[in-house]
Amino acid sequence: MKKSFNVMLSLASFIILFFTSCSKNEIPESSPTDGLTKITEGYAPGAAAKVEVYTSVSVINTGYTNLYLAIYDSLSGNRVDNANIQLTPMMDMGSMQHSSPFENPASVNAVNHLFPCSVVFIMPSTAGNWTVSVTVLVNGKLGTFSFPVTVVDPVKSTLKSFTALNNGAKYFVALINPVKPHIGINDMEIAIYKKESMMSYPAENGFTILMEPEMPTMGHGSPNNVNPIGIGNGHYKGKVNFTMTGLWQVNLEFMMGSEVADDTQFFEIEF
Ligand SMILES: [Cu+2]
Repeated sequence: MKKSFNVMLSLASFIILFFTSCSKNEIPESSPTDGLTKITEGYAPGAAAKVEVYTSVSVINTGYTNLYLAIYDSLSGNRVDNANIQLTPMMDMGSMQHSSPFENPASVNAVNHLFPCSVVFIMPSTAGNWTVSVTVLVNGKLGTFSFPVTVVDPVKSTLKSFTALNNGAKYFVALINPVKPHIGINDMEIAIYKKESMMSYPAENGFTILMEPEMPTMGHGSPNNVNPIGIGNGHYKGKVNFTMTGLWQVNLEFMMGSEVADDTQFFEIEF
């Protein structure tokens, strides 16, 4: 009787230990950075802050790149969820330097402990060296963390540029969606930036866009597309219908008022 009681007791404690250790080891707390890749981390001296930089891709391509910043108090190690953040992308091409379009975090408040922002890299690193500087203002203290970025041209370009017929200005057009194209109606999103100078690339909201997808090798298009329309911050959203797999050419015409700015650009999307 006593022996079986002891067996039961040890069995019970075994079960308790087993399940508590299980819940500790095998069900880890979900992290805000799950599914993201950390590309670098470092300190922003002066702000007493550590900055971790994440992306949602394994390789950074020329074009629109989402970045996610995690900020920590470098003394306590605690997360910082309220910070003013200013990005400065810069490319050093030897004989000259230039910046590129970018988007600072939309709010001083972190979204699930991260600060989403973006940079549109307008050239690959074969043409020079990219550096992104992150200046953070935390509790009234200012500091900057700078890091190098390697940018490669993708097989199918997701960044186009043109010189507008109506005003002579240069514009960059970055493809944001579809990231994972599929048969049927896909979200279509692009962002447009004006090259004001080597250092200034403001978002351009002034275009009306006509979009027409076609399969160049098969000589057909698709019905039920929705032209991308401006939603602010230079972003334009619509719908593109891919009725089959293969190579699609999404033709874009950019109008400013009644004037055609450009009708030569297209994105190639293959899946
Ligand atoms: Cu460059």
